[in-house]
Amino acid sequence: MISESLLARVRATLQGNDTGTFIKPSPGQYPHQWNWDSAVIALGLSHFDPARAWAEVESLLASQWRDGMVPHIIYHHGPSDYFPPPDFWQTAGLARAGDIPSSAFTQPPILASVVRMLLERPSTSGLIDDATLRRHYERMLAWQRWLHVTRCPDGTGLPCLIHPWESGADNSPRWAAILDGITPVDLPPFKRRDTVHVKADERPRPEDYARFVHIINLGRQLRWEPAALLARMPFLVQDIMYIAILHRADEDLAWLGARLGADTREIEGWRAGTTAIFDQRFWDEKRGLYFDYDARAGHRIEIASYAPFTTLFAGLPTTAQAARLVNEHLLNPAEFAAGGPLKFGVPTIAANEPLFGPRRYWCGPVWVIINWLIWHGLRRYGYADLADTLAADTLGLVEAQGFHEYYDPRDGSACGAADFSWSAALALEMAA
Ligand code: 2M8
Repeated sequence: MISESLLARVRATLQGNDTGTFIKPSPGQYPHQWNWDSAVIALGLSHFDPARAWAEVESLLASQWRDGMVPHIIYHHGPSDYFPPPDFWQTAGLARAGDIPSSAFTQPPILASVVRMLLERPSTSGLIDDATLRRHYERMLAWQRWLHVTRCPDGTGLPCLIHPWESGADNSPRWAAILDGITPVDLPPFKRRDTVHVKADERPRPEDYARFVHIINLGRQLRWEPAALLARMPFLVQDIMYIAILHRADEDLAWLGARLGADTREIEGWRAGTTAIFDQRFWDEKRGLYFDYDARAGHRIEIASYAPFTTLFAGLPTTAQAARLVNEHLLNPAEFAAGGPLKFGVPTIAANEPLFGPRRYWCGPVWVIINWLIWHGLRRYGYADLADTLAADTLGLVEAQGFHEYYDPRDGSACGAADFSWSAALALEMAA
């Protein structure tokens, strides 16, 4: 049940971040449109302004590049005080780029799943016509094809990420070993802006930020040419959360295609391909966990993070694997559950990992979007009580602290940016 007071606070937060064209992730820190933020924000909007939810989808897809990619940051209204500014990406004149200034890589493709969720809601489904829906379908199909084909170096259909920002979990310890091996050289001049708005010790370390900029600079030098990126970028990763979200997006896109009478065999082929290789590449039978894969070095990245739990969202684990993820890890107070060093779950890194950092960005804090993905996954696998508890705990956090970007799992205190759009939107989703 959604209380009137929660609905009013969510509405005030999202309206406060509304630029008219899109909704900002937060007022000061993130003044542009972000890909996966906008998608899940549309879910929140559907509860009080369903037409605006579809407008959010429309504005995101309008940024699509000619080659199919949907970029991660879209600068609809030009530069701001955010770094990097639009021209830092050096995409002007690129034949494959889109019409709206944007970053030059992408983010987790959750949009098709969001579109399906919107269509399954009586309040939103009647507000989109078939022609628009068909256009959205074609665009999402092109994006997901770009991921399975253009971004896949090994014929498996598993896409590779070329920058930590594509994962959405920018400075996750999952990427630490790769980043440690990268020495920035000839960095273009830049000035960080993120630590103006948020305390430095809650943001990526300066040495990692320099590496983020260095990798962007390498992409610029390669003119963002997809084959060259796969061949040359020092960060080349198959991320289990990213692939899980894509697998679920394939399922939901196929559902939409069937509804529109389209031939969905290509999508079914991607789904079969991912299912066939997922365990072999990512599952560690000894640990009972999935691990990301460093495709440049050719080995798994053995860090226990929230990411394996997001595979439940995609239906990838068997029931036996799901039971191991839940019983040995999600419910383990030494790692992810409350009761040991933690009062709140789900931390983004296990509490007993050496690189656990409870207040630093993606190094340990609780994120509402991650809890929301896990909540969906638990329900999908029949862990209804556990899902209810996770939703109640997450709502308790936002009730006590407000809609923050992330929360310290030791005491629930707020970290990062305030008035954060997806924390508001997804709290509403879990309440509903
Ligand atoms: C964070 O990423 C941006 C760069 O893309 C940043 O730190 O400046 C991440 O948490 C990402 O997942 C999120 O989409 C974005 C906006 O909320 O912020």
